[in-house]
Amino acid sequence: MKKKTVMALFGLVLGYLVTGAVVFQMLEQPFEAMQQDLLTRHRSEFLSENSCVQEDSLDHFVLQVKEALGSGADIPVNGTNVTSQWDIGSCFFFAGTVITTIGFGNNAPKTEGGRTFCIFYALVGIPLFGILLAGVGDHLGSALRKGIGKVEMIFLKWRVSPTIVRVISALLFILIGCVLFVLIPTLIFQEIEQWTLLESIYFVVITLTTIGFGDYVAGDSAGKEHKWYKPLVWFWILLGLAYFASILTMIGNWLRVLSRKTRAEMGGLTAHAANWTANMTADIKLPHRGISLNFQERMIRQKGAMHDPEQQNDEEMDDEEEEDGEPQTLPTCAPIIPQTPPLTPALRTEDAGKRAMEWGENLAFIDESSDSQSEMGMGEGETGDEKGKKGKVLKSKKRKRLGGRSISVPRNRDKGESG
Ligand code: Q6F
Repeated sequence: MKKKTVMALFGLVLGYLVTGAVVFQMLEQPFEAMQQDLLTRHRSEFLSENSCVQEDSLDHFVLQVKEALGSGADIPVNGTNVTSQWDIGSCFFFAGTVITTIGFGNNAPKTEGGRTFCIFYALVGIPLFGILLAGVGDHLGSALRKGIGKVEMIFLKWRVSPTIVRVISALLFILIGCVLFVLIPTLIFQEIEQWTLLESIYFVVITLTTIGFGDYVAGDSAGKEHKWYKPLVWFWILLGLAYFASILTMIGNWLRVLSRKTRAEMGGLTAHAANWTANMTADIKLPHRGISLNFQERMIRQKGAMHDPEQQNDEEMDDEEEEDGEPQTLPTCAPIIPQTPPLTPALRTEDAGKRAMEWGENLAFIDESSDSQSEMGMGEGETGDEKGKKGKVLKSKKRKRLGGRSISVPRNRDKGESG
């Protein structure tokens, strides 16, 4: 990416941050002030009702309570058992928040030993979970893909334009996923945790985006009477994280398309920066692992395509390419979980690699990048591939307009990754 583009992007993100800050302040600060008033009122009420209590000693005690709560203690309210935050179930949960990078933070290690162990546990656990997530994504993707593929065929039989079919596919993908991973879980959380609709959806999104505020945590108090509840939440987390990763990738693709259409200068945008890791894994390592012939072929063809004279018009692309000589193009269908470590036995089978791509393509539905696939599919014997059909019609039109580039931006789920 050109320096200028990085600067522009930096400005955009900074603007986005400032906007967010202003909006959050507007929404949250009045409520905070109200709560502060309320506390002050309660305090003076308490002092006047209990005249024997000294102001200083009350404040002292309150501070102690605050401290204790902060370090994981609980207030024993009329004889109820104080539950440990570090019983084995909670520890299992905590380990989960580490390796998924959700990091709720409602409990965190307070001891030196715990913190030290946590560092190493995370460093190994996060990549390990990434591998699992990629595998889950594969299977989830192919399952969804199968279903959506059937619907697609019906529409195609009805001679609905492939463009529209693509949009329908994307909408179906979003719809089915939202029902499975947002709507149904939301209803369950509402029921079991007694949260409001908004609280439930908020929890779902904050969790599956791995933001993980920890103000709402499923299973921390409720659901003790349902034995299936916590295992179900685990299962939901696993599938939901894969689904959300793909949704976020898709949104990223849309943003990229938007920005490219409005400002050619912003073309490469996040693609390069986001994907240096993916580039490495896809370009260098995967082919040697024999993941998928298809994948290799596409890579090679895409690289070839970059020297297509037609694309030389795309000046922005040209200097980008010369900047570091790295392949600009990534297969559109890079696995959805881009942080997937390349050297994984889990991904070694041809099948897995192929399916990962199908999944990825699911996500890139409304993305011009899929055109390049169909381009390659055309006349090069890849027509057995149903995805090939999808983009064909769009190909020639878009290719001119967009310079025929194809960069996919798999989003890195990891917090704090420079992706
Ligand atoms: C859970 C639990 C939550 C709070 C530490 C996220 C894995 C389901 C608990 C779950 C258990 C104990 C979630 C599992 C992941 N929740 N107690 O299993 O005092 O808050 S605590 Cl929500 Cl990653």
